[in-house]
Amino acid sequence: MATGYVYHELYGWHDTGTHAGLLPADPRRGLQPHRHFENAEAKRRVHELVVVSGLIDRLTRLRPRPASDEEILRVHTAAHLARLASGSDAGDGGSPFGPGGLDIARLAAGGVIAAAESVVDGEVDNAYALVRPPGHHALPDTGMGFCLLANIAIAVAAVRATRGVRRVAVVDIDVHHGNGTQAVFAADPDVLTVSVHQERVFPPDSGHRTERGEGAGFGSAVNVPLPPGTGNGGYAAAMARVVVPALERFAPDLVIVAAGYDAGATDPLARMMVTASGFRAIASSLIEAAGRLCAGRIVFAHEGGYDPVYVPFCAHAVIEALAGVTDPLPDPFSPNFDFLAGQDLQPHQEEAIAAAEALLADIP
Ligand code: 6DK
Ligand code: ZN
Repeated sequence: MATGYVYHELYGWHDTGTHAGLLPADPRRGLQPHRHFENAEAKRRVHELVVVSGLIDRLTRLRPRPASDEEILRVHTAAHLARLASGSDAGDGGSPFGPGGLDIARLAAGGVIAAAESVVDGEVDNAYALVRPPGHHALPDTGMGFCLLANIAIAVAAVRATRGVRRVAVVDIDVHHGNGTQAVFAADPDVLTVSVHQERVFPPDSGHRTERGEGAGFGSAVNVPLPPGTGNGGYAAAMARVVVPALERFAPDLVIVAAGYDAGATDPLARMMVTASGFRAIASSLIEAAGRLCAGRIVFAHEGGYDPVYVPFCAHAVIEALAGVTDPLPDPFSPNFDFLAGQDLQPHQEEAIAAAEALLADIP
């Protein structure tokens, strides 16, 4: 049993600055500069916890490489790549970046490619790519929502082009809608995109249950918008009743998870209340499904998550689940969050999940 792990110090050097769409700085209006929500801290602290806890010793370190033009252009337009290369548009779709930003974005996409290739090649059983910047909002011709390159879509395209992988399922548990991945593969019946997110947060007016894929790909996009306040019980029900059955119906050769932690109980950008044990349970249900459906081939690619204090424990729990750790690191915050009122499935959440169950029948 080997679990691959991708991290590179350059991921922490991607510079989102102190002034961007969501975070304007203007002293004349009383707006104090502050580091961007998508700063290095949460992800860097995940890596540090993985090292300090000793979990790193149970992982197989995989080396990320920069995604090539050829790999990027399978998903993005030449105009988008050229604009990122020029560095002139350092606010592309709400995704600021500093000098050398494209190089780091290439390394993030290449980190997910390396993880997927290692799993498909059987060098490791499964893998976690702790990359930055994130990718799931990026569209073929633009960055969006802190994302520059569509890391997961680029990795899906890579293993399909070079490894003959046919059917890939992308499960997006970031609290925001995985609109970019969905858009790239909307018309492709061989790529299933399932996004579980807080309803109507970001992108605005996106991720509705009625978005189901296009043309030959109809049914291959599944959206599970959940109401604010959903916790461990609601997420467990969404996994058991919609996401895992969707995977069973689709029968993928590989599963890739867009692993965001902004559905966490303390996240500043959303209003859900999943805890580290909740993330562990979500991950375990996906790992178990991949074990039954595709010889355990599953790759987690890190996306959002903005509380530097709690994200490390949530991601650590997921990586432990991947590595089959039986003596997990305790979550020191669990007494505060696991017993919050409303952690169990609520009737209005149940309604949303039941409505999404109706989508299963049309999965190709
Ligand atoms: N709202 C992510 O976590 C990124 O999914 C989340 C991006 C949220 C951006 C919120 C935002 C606006 C801004 C201006 C006008 C309307 C709404 F990609 C991940 F990092 F994973 O900018
Ligand atoms: Zn997010």
